[in-house]
Amino acid sequence: MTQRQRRIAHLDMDAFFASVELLRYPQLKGLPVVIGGGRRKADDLLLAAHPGRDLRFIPVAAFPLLKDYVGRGVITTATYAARQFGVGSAMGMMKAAKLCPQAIVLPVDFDEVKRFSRLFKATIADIAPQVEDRGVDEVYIDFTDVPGGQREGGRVLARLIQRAVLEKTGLTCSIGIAPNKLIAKMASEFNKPNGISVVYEADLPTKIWPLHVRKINGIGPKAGEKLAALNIHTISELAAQEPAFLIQRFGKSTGAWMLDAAWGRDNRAVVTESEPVSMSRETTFDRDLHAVRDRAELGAIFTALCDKLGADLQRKGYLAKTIGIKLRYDDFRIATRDQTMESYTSDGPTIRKIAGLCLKRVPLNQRLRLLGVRASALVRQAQESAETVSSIKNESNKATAHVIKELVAIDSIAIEPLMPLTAPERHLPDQLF
Ligand code: DCP
Ligand code: MG
Repeated sequence: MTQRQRRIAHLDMDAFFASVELLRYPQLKGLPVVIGGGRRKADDLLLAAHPGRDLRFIPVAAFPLLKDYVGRGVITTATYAARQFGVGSAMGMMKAAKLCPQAIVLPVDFDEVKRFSRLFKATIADIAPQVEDRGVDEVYIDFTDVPGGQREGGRVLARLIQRAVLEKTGLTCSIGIAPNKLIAKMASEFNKPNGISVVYEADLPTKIWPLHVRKINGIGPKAGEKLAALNIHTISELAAQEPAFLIQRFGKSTGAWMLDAAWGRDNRAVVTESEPVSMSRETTFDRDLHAVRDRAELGAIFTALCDKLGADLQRKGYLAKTIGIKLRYDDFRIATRDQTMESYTSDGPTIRKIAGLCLKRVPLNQRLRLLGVRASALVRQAQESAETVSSIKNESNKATAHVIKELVAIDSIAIEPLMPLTAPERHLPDQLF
């Protein structure tokens, strides 16, 4: 018998938030639909206009259209029909309206999105137990020792998982299977939507090298620009560099990592259990607010964010020791401050008090575009009573060693114009907070 090969899958749901809405409104299937413009508001009106009516029978003509949208919202995601018009994630809605005025606009229903997120992940875990949660709509799965995980390079198991997810949730997903996470993540995009793509080590020159360096999970806009300035655009151009050249320009660890990535080398394990490093809430204002002139409005938003963050912590069973704030000014500059407390909390008013102290430490003479509050240095609630300094240390070490995972409440518009477009970067802490 031949030796088992390491087979790692990356699964990503197709047009996730939009697909969840289409389950509720199947009459919109195949039409251009965009998700954005706040939480359930637009279709509250829709429901009010059609009281008691089965949602499936609300006429298509009754839905709000992108061309009638006024505001500063950005698109969270779009159906594939809408993407054909060039509309996509992180695009301003008014700009998108020029490209596809007839698209239907629906707000995000986070509770529903989270419910389906849990459901599809549980469905996968029933089939293949080694699942690493990578955010609301994606996971890594270790196929190596799972029945079917080696057949046709993993395609057989991938088909089974796709079918099970569809049966349980009504949603489609795309799966990439490869020798490691790095390549699997790229491969899951090859055949979107509802596709499977299998990549072997030998496929590196044909399937991976022609891609742009930004397709490597971890090469963000800044590194991408720096590489472009060095005339390195494709992964094959990156792979052709001398280690010393990259190390000189990007530092020892990043330089060496880039070269490994370009050669498809990645030994990271699929980490089944992950503890969040932090949780945060943030919101972009409808109009820029001034700390003095709009004090009351800003204060109310600030308090609400802190209360929501406290409720998030309580619901998920965590306590935090560090509270931070983030501001984005009208010129898009960002300021962050944080403060560590003597003890742990998940109490809204306490969070508000500490966040208030942080706020006093930033300049407030300019208008604000966004405000965020973050809780970090987390421990599980049950753990805290028996808490010792060492247990906390262990906890935080574990968190930093294994996972860089942020639980960002997405309702708080993790989707601003400046947010990176590619999925991986949504999870990088410095870009979220
Ligand atoms: N999302 C977000 N902020 C962004 C981009 C996306 O909150 N800047 C949300 C909406 C998406 C979900 O996360 O539905 C998953 O993101 P993906 O990048 O996987 O996008 P989709 O699943 O919508 O589309 P695709 O089929 O390309 O995966
Ligand atoms: Mg997706």
